[in-house]
Amino acid sequence: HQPVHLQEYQPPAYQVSHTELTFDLDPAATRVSARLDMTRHPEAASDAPLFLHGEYLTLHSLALDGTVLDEGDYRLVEGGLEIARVPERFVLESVVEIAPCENTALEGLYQSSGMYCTQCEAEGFRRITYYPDRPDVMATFKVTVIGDKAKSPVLLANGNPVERGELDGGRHFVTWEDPHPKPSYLFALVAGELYKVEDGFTTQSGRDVTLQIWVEEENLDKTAHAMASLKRAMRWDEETYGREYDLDLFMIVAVNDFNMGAMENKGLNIFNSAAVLTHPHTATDQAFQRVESIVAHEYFHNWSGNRVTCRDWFQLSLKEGFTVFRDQCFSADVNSAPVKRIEDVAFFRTAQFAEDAGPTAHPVRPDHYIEITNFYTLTIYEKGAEVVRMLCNLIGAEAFRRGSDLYFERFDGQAVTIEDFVACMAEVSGADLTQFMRWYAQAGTPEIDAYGEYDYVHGEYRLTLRQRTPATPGQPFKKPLHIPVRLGLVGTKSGQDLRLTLAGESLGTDGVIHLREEEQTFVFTEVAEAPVPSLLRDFSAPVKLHFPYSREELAFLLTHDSDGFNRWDAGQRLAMLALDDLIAAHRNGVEKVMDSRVVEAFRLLLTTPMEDKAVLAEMLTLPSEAYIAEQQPLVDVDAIHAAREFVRQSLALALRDEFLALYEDNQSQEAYAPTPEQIGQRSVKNVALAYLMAIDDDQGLAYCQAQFDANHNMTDVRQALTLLVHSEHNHLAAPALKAFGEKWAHDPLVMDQWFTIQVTRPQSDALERVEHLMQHPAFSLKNPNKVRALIGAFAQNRINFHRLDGKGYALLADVVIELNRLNPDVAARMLTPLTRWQRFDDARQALMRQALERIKAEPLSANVYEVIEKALA
Ligand code: B3K
Ligand code: ZN
Repeated sequence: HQPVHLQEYQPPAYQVSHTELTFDLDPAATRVSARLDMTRHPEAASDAPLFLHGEYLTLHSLALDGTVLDEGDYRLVEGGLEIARVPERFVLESVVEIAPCENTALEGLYQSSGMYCTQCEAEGFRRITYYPDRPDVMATFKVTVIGDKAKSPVLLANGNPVERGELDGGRHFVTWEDPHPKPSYLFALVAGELYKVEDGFTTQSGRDVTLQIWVEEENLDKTAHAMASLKRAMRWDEETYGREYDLDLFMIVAVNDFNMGAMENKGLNIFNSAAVLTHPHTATDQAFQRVESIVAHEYFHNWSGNRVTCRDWFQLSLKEGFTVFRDQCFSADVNSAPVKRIEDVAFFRTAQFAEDAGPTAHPVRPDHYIEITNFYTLTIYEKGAEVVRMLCNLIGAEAFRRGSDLYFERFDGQAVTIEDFVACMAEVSGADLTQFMRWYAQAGTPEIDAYGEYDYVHGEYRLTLRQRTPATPGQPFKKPLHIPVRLGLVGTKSGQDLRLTLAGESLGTDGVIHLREEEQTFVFTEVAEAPVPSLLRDFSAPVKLHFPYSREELAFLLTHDSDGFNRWDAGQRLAMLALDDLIAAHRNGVEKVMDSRVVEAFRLLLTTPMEDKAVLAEMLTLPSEAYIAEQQPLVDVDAIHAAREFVRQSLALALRDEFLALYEDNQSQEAYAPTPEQIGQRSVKNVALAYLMAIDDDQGLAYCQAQFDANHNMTDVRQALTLLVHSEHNHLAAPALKAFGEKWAHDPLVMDQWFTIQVTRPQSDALERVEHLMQHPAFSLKNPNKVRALIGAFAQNRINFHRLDGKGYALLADVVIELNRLNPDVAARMLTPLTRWQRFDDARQALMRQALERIKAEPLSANVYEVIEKALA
């Protein structure tokens, strides 16, 4: 397992201009014939050998310009095939055989619930045919799919269907042509017994596009939301970025076995069924919103990714960071913008910060990797999006749009780099983005220590900011970054944002200051009253910001900050201070006392009418155990759990009537719709119910049972069932679980939820439940959704996964060892929690390392090998 380095990039010696493929489908022996029109790169040496990637292929024949090649004419080498000498222009033809039914890695061509499908990004195409499988080789494709008429009545590939016909032996074929040159990773094929829902969209220039969603027959009633989301996304990309769709047909296919969420193959997006299917009775509000954002994300890739793609995989964030930023803005526009930002940041600060703090930390543009599949990470995606967001804020939305227009125009049909993208932004705005580029190169979460002083005599406020980025593996020293800090100064008397005057220049009442040095002091003049600073508004940079706020100041910001995001954040900070005390009390065996300021702050929230109920729900939600852990120097799993439970119960006891009223006031008999209003209402109601259930309130319990029985929609049913199962009321939980499990035994996506609910319970039998459920007929290690729902969810159940007898770690290690053989991508992802061992106490560290060492002793896939090596380095 050898690493590849960004520094060693070489353009391909040979390009493919046109690719023709014929697939003769068979589960165990699919025959793939390829015909490649190839030319030597003008700068390549005339004796440059031709290298084609290929893995898990059985070669049947190879011909160059019509002449069959013998074994002496080419060499099968590690990872591919080499031909020593080829002409400047030539046609290469090959025939290989592959076995989709044996493909449990779910990369290349595989079978899912009897249908054929593909996943080629990043390097799956080399499991289909011999090919220069790299994103800077772009070709037009013509693909013929031959299949059994009865088993595979539907045969799909990229582009437009141009021919179809009948063949002998009950077989038929369809030929597809994709006129847009594309890299091999965007190739797709689907075949099987599929049913479609069809709709249409007229683009801004008047082109009619047919939209199809292909699913198994029983899922035909679960496509409406994805279709509506697709149309919204198409319109939004026209209005916001001036980007129009470029084929006559756009297809989405839902498959049950899929390593990730979805894949943006040209004209034929393939989706994990969990990321496309929804129905009020089977999917929660969260799932509806996830589907909307993933459908949009994959659609947006048609420009940011497909028309303009990545030169090499080190540039992955070029398409992913930009596209996540685009989908985040889309979701913010069509839903509640503040809630979207709060949700995204809450997740980011928990999960991406943890990645940055662990042994697999890497920059937004890594400079080496062993297995690129391991780099589809929160850093590449989410931090990459934060970096694009900063760029947009730095140069302004209007310049950003001009920069994006320039980028799409200049690089259409090309495979480019992150520099190319940033250069467009610099060119249109005139901004100097040299220092900014460090965001792409430096790993780790920057921390800002802030300190402020108000000078009554001169009416000045001095704000000192000091930045440092902690060392990460391979990067001991960091340089200062260009960090945009959006801020306001909130007057303590007026409660209003004060005018910001900096070095004689007015920044309005909500401005951005630029921290570029290690330490800078900003002196605001004409500050009429003592302010509380509201810093890093809207999370203007992906950093940790420390400011010595008092609890009174936080309570003040919670009610007075004009920035919705920072109002929420003030509440989180206030809760964190109380939690810190309680964690210490727990460790020291001292009696826990609830901070009355937190109770009063919550009382105020509960009694002040708030426009956006989803925001209220976020404000009433305590930082998660995972987030709290991120804030601690050493993670004390039990103390964190105990402290958080104590706060939940104290709040519920003190504010029982208010929570009850909130629950009652937000009951609704309306027909389910995934609208922001309804979602907000359900969110507050279900948050209130959770508080009531935390104290075993009789009325709360009655409401919970009634909510489960009413069976109105999955959001409410799932919350009620979760609260019952996570309570001590086993006599109520057991029958509810049983009824739910039987009712939905036929629906894999609902069964995923049924698994998750059980293994996330805080009671000490969670691990035994995992072991038991792994034997359930609906569970399979071969299905990534099931693995995530059961094993992945259990690993998030912190007190039980981190049991002191090490059984949680041992169970995960067993699963990883098994998955390493079946599906290396998923195996490496499941391993993540164990890699964070350095954050825990000595006893747990030893147990976690032991589990890692046991995995290391196995013959490992490149994926798992790379993660284990880093974790034990
Ligand atoms: N580009 C795909 C991810 C491919 C995963 C490769 N292992 C999904 C997305 O980001 O849209
Ligand atoms: Zn993407």
